[in-house]
Amino acid sequence: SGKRLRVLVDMDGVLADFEGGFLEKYRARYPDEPFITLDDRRGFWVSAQYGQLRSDLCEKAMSIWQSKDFFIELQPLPGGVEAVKEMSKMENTDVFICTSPIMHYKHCPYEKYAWVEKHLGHSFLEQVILTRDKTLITGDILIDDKPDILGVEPKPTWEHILFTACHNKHLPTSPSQRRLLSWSDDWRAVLDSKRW
Ligand code: UMP
Repeated sequence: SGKRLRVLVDMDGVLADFEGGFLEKYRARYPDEPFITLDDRRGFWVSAQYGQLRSDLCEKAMSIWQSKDFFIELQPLPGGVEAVKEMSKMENTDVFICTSPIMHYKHCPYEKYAWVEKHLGHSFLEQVILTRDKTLITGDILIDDKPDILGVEPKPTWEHILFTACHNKHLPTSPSQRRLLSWSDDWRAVLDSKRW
């Protein structure tokens, strides 16, 4: 009973395999350059870690996700599409995909919509929110792999559930920070814990 539950679900690193897609395309395009295995990834920003490896690799990394077909060709992460479909069919539950497009806008925003249409269906485009500032969006839960989600709103309405990814799995989680280890983890219990 009570009001409807609003769940915000991030896309890159939660529904779509950004890290895996990046590494595959980076190695194909720059076969003679050093790379960082997914096991050695640290920090949310891929470009920053590649820049630390060698300063010119920052731009080479960025060239990968700025390229046509990068975002549309990302593979779904295991169980994510199924989980989002299931939660959107639950009673008193509204699901939105909340994702930040890159500022190199030639392909990314279009391909994010195309990815949702491809994997979740045309009608799910109603649920897409593209924003560079997720603190502005109201919701009960935000499932996102970025450890620090900041913006102009100092007190966002949502509870951030940290979705485990290669870059954040070693981070010590504060007692207040809840995690979802994967889509095999008990996401239904997380949703139920926020219902009235
Ligand atoms: N992104 C970068 N640089 C990086 C890693 C990711 O610009 O080093 C982009 C890819 C996604 C966006 O479009 O940032 C991440 O968005 P969210 O997952 O926070 O929605």
